[in-house]
Amino acid sequence: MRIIVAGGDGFCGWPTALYLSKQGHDVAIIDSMVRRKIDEELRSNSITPIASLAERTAKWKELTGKEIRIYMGDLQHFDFLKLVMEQEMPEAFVHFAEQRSAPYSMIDREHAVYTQVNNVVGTLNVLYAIKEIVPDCHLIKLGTMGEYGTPNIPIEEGYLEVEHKGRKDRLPFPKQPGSYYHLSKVHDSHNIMFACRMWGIRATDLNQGVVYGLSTDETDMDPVLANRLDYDGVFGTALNRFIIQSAIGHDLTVYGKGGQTRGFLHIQDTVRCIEIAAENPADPGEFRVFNQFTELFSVLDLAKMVLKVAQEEGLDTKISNLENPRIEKEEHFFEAVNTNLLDLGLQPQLLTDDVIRNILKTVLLHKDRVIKENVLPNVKWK
Ligand code: NAD
Ligand code: USQ
Repeated sequence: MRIIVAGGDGFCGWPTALYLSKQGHDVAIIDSMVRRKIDEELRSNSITPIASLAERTAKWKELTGKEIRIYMGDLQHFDFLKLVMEQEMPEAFVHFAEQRSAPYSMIDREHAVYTQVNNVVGTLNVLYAIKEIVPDCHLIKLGTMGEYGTPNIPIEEGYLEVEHKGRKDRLPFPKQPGSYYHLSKVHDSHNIMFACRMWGIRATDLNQGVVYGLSTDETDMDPVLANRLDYDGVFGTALNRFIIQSAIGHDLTVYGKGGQTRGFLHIQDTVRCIEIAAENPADPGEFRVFNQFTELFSVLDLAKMVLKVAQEEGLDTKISNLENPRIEKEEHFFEAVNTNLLDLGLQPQLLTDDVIRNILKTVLLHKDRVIKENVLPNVKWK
């Protein structure tokens, strides 16, 4: 298939582009490089050194003979996007290209506005580009489990069968997101669902949980293909952050009581889920929702798993319950369905001590790159 991976220079997008290319798909990447600019803004970095996108794709071609075309530009610019679509005529458009940090979106008004404009306008442009240029193209859009929040009932995959005053309907599952970033994904979901209903676009919304790990078979082929790995209080995410913290002798930063439960998955499963979605497209007019995670964990349980492995590796690690910078429930019911991808053949890579150990070993190689002042959270919700 001809596949565009938008956001293909990022943490999920880069390994996905390589994996799809290796599977024989014809891949092109769109990326504005804004994430690298945000590193500069935050005076932060990826713990792994990352080559430029041009170096990465050149190395891929050298090692495999496969070309991944690059389009540097912003999805907010419709003229640019239109040209790329006319040139590539994709059969699937994988859309990772958004501002994805909840803390970044909560820094102040400017960052909230940037996040929502970038994400909502970019996605609207993608919808119009598909409608006008490739109406049969399957949109595979990264949403987030955080769109649902933490309701006191089990979370279904996108829709809820409701009986109200003697009548029944299948309605979008209620959304109670916890940041302006997570809200941007809710707005996207509504816009995509509307476009499917109005124009017959085919779309899959992948409500992904928190992704951990960094390597796939493809990114491991050469240091130039290495993936980025965030650790700072703004872009670092729970499990990866704990592993990196243990490597540098920092306390594991559990926010509040640590009973916050979320869906998690390994980056290897992210790339596989995208392939599954691409190979099993939604029908014309269908707005399909998959909950893309493999296991549920509370933050405290993850910290305890990391603590155990770190101690086995001889590291002096402790858990520290910090005052929670976010406004969120710290003890709550959480149950979520995730059968759609499993039914289509996903075989999850589950979290084990060895998985944590492997990530830790990679991280230890680069631990001197960590800018220690960036580890504690510094963005408050209030
Ligand atoms: P990332 O920040 O590492 O990558 C996103 C990429 O998109 C970056 O390379 C950035 O430069 C690019 N980008 C952003 N806005 C753009 C625009 N307007 N035009 C062109 N390029 C643009 O993020 P990630 O961790 O790879 O996340 C990818 C997607 O997956 C996001 O939509 C995110 O919301 C979703 N997601 C991520 C996680 C996770 O744990 N990382 C979990 C669930 C969902
Ligand atoms: N947390 C800690 N300590 C930390 C970091 C986080 O206790 O050092 C807690 C947070 O308070 C939160 C939970 O861990 O309760 C998850 O936080 P996170 O930073 O790992 O993840 P989140 O902000 O939800 O965002 C990440 C990605 C985002 C994606 C989302 C999936 O950055 O792009 O959408 O995970 S989900 O959480 O399922 O919505």
